Amino acid sequence: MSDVMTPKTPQWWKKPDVKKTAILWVICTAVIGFVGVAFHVRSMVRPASETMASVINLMRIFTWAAAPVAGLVAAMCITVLTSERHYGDNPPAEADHEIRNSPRTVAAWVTISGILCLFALVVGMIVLQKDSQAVLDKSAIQVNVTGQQWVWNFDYANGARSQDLYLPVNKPVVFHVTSVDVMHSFWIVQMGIKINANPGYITETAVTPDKIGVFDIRCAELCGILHSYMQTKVHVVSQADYDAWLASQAATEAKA
Ligand SMILES: [Cu+2]
Repeated sequence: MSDVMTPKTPQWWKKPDVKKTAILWVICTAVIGFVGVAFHVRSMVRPASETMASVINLMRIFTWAAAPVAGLVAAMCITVLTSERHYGDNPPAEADHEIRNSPRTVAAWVTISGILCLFALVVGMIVLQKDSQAVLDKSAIQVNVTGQQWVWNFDYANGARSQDLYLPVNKPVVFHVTSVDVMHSFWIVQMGIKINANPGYITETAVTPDKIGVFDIRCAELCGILHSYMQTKVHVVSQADYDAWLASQAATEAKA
């Protein structure tokens, strides 16, 4: 192949390498976006709350927003690895670095990157905002959550106490989370909520379970030798079942 880096070469975007990279960029973006989304959706749990549904949706959006960046890197790698051209001991002069020396290209690159970052920030903040509003819901069920090596305890307003969490379906719940020993993290996997349990502090999070069933609660903060066993279940039941359970649990607790 002849040396294409002489001053009379066509503009950089007309060069075969650049055209090849552009085509590969489109293909790689589509493949990475599609595989990423398919992988995420398949590997993430089935949502049991609107919060988790929006977390999954957010992952889908962020994956597609990141796909062009990953796609460009992959396209450049493929072009470089499959290109026959090499400069040996005569690399092009600094002045011939046309992409780096083009103010328009640099401006476009910075603007597009900036817009992508801003997009991720704004979309993320909208979702966060929804969560922090839910914590202020006074009509919500209030549950105190206490982590300790290596169990979770749940205390309800009527004096009931349990190590398996019970919640009625479609009712907002606010969790007041703390720990009696080391740092833990209260995580309801299928509901998309996770918050630190810190000794001496109360952290708060909220969710509205929207499916009846049994879901997983785990500790998400390495808290000692039995950390991986620090898990329990949340039973999401009908309002009538919840009321019955709550009353009998409170009666048991009163007797004890
Ligand atoms: Cu832990």
